[in-house]
Amino acid sequence: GHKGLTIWFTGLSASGKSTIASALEQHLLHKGTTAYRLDGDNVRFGLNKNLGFSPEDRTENIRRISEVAKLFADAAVVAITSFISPYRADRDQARELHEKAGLPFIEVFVDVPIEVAEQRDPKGLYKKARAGQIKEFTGIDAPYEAPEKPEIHLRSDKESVEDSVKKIYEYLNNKGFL
Ligand code: GGZ
Repeated sequence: GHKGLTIWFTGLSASGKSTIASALEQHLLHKGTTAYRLDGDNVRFGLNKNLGFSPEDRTENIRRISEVAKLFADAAVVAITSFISPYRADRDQARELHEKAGLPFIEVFVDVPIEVAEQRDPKGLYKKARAGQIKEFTGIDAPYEAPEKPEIHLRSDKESVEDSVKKIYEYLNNKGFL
């Protein structure tokens, strides 16, 4: 029986975070491990619907998400978070919160060149940001601080979703977390 932990995805919009997080969640559930994914759809439209994309609001977004993830992990669930989480200090806070509670925190950097993310642009947001219709868009006119020592570093333009899931699953197994 595992104790619960948090798998923290970070990366640009359209980096592939949610796709990989979702595939990982399915894989864990199939293997009999209770996992729950927190993402924009179930957090930014609910708990955090009063928050936007200013630096302060992003920090508060990540702070609340890290508290919720910790509660899930504490309840022996594998919490999987999928947010840009652009600030290193905010991610480090999330890590500290978990480590203080004796819960593993695994940072997964979904790395992709901004050119590739912008080319993908599944929602047309980069285009709008370039046109000035969206302000403070991450990677365009708002910062993304890449992790320096993530537990797992993925290149979503060079490896398949299946390869990425396998990498994370094997990491968890090798660490004895499952
Ligand atoms: C970045 C934005 C912005 C701005 C709206 N900057 O591709 P998406 O659409 O589905 O993912 C992005 C999502 C980012 O929300 P997060 O909660 O992950 O961000 S953070 O961790 O920084 O708080 C994008 C959409 O929201 N979006 N405006 N200005 N992404």
